[in-house]
Amino acid sequence: MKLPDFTDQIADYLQQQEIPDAIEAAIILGSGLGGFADEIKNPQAIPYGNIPGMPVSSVKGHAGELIFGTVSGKNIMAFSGRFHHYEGFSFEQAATPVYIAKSLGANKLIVSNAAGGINTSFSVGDLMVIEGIIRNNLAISPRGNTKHRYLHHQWVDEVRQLAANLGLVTQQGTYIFSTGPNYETKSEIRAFRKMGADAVGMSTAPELFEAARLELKSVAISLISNMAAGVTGEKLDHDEVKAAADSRKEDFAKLVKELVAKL
Ligand code: 6GU
Repeated sequence: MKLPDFTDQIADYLQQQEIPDAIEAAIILGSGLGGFADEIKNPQAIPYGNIPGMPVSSVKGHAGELIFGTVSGKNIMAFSGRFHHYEGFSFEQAATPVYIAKSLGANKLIVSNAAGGINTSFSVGDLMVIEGIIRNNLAISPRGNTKHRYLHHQWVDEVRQLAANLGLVTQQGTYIFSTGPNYETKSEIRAFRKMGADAVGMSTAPELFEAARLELKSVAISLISNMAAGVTGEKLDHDEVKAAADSRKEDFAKLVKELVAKL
C-alpha cells in the first residue's frame, strides 16, 4: 500500500536504530496526555528533530519524540507530540505517525486527544470512546477513498467494557474535526451539535482517515478537557485543558495499558 515518499526516509532511519522488530501497537498521545510516556518500560526516546524526513514542529520546545518500549509486556511505539494542521502541516503530514506505524509493521493504533465537549450531558474530565468522525472539510489525500471503516465498532464496545472492568465510566460519541487554529463560535457549536457531534477537536481525523485506508485497527479516545463554546457560560482557557488532562492522566494510563494488553 502506497505511503507518501517522505515516509521511506523516516522508516530507513528508524530501521537503523536498535528498535524492537515486532511492534504491536502505535499510540498517539494527545495534548496533556504525554505523561503516559512515563508508563513505558525500557523506553528508547528519539527526538523528532533527529529523524530525517520527519516534519519539524514550528512550536519551539514542543518538538516531540517517538518512544519505543514496552507496555503491558508488549512492544509499542508512542508518539509524544503530533502534527496539527493548524500549525501549518498538511493533512498528510498530520498523518505521519500512522505512516510510520504502518511501515514498521504495527497493525493496531490507539489515538488520543483533548477535545471540547458539545454533548450537554458530558462533563469536563470525561473520557469519550470515539465511535464516529465528522471530517468537516478535511481533504487529506490524493490517494483515493478508503473502503474501510474508520473504527471497528466491535472495538468501541470492547474498549468500553475493558474500561468498565477497571471501574472507569466512559462516554461514547462522534468527534468532529475542526481545522482551527481558533476555537469555534457558539453558532458553529450549535450547528455541530445538530449534525450529531458530541466533541470537537483539531486532530485525530487525518490520522484515523489514513489508518483506515492502510487497514490499521484503530481505537480513539477523547479526553473532554473543556466544554465547547456556549455550552456553559464560561470562557475557554488553555489552563483548563491542562488541569483536566492532569486530573485524568492516571485513569487514561490505566485504560491504555489495558487496551495494549487485551485488544
Ligand atoms: Cl472547544 N475546540 C477545538 N477545536 N479543539 C479543542 C477544544 C475546542 N477543546 C479542546 N480542544
